[in-house]
Amino acid sequence: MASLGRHIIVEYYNCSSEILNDVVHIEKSMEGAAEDAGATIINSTFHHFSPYGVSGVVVIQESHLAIHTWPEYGYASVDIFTCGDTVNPWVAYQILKEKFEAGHGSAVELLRGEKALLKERDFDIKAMRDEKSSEEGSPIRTRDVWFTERDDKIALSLKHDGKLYDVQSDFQKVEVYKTQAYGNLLTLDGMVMTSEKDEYVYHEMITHIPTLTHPKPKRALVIGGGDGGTARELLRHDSYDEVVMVEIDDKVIEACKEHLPGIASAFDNPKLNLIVDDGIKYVKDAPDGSFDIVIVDSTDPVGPAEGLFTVEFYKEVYRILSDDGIMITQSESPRFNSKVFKEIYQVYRSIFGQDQVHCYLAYIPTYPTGMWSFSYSSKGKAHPLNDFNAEESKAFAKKHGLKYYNEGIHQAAFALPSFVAEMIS
Ligand code: SPD
Repeated sequence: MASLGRHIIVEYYNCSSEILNDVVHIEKSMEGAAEDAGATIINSTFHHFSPYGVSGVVVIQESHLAIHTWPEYGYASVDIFTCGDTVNPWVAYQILKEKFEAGHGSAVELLRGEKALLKERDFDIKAMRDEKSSEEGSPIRTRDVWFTERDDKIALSLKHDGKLYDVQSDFQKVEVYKTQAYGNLLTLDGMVMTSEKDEYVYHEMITHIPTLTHPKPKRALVIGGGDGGTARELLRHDSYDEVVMVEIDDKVIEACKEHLPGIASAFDNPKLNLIVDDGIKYVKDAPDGSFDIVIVDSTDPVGPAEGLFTVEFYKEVYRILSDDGIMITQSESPRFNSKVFKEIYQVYRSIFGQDQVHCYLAYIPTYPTGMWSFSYSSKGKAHPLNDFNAEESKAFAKKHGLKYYNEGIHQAAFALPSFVAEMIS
């Protein structure tokens, strides 16, 4: 060979957008292409970016294959760099063209390290040899595949061992990843919703704070909450005669029943009335004063949840609350979604009254910035701290083996950092 290596710079156009956004498919294709081309794989690292795009590299003993995809353009750029005579990079080129269903591929080959221009140095090559690794024989192969939720400034990445569920529903992309740090993880349109290892923070805080400060809640309504965690926590309270849950997307329920069964554990409870329908419509049609607690367990204010962040919707929630009723919403991250955070508190106050709305915080590692907020809006007299009975809360938390909520957290959660208090003052 006239050079040390061959470098093919590849463009694939008019590929399948679905495939270019599927990190597992891309990883498998890149590894398969490397192996079929005759390479020995050492490591692969792949990231999926939210909402779309995949980057990754397969390190081979003979150099590397790297990719970046733009599903929105059906375009992938790939580098295939091989050294020595044993690997044919054009085999990898052809395989990837087929795997990505590319309408058109183009490539240029560069010779890297032209031997005519190189002069071998005179040095003790034996001294540079890593005796240990050469004794060990073939290199140990490792694999890194990452899910990444990001905006243009920050990102959260979780290493995973593959996707367990991947369905485009009528409303959103529903996926479950098997993450190494947080167990199975539900994402909707690429945004983290809940994970097996930290779900309890969100679900305990969104439910027990209102339930333990309402005089006697009998009927609760959950809008969204298709993973089942909110219903599971509410149904720990004997006071409820009925918990109605209105989830728009049956695929979310299906994914969680199959892959997050510890969260989706209350679907068979006879007190749960599960309705698969549009929560906005349900609230509009519900009679005045028909619920003691309404919990808006929504996704972020994009896609199907957008309408759950509007004045019209909250006015309807106010109407269907009983006299001492409480509305709880997940109110986003004060750091990450500061604009939405500020705006919705103004809206809540305009509907419920200036002193009737409170904010509380919890720490959820898989959500952007880890700092998450909830709103507590009271239609009547219920107050999150004045109506709180520490002994009762303590006994409840102990009886149910809760992992986050306790009588201390209940009170502390309402103590806001100054910058957060200022944002909603
Ligand atoms: N950015 C994350 C917001 C998620 C809020 N809902 C989570 C649903 C858990 N039941």
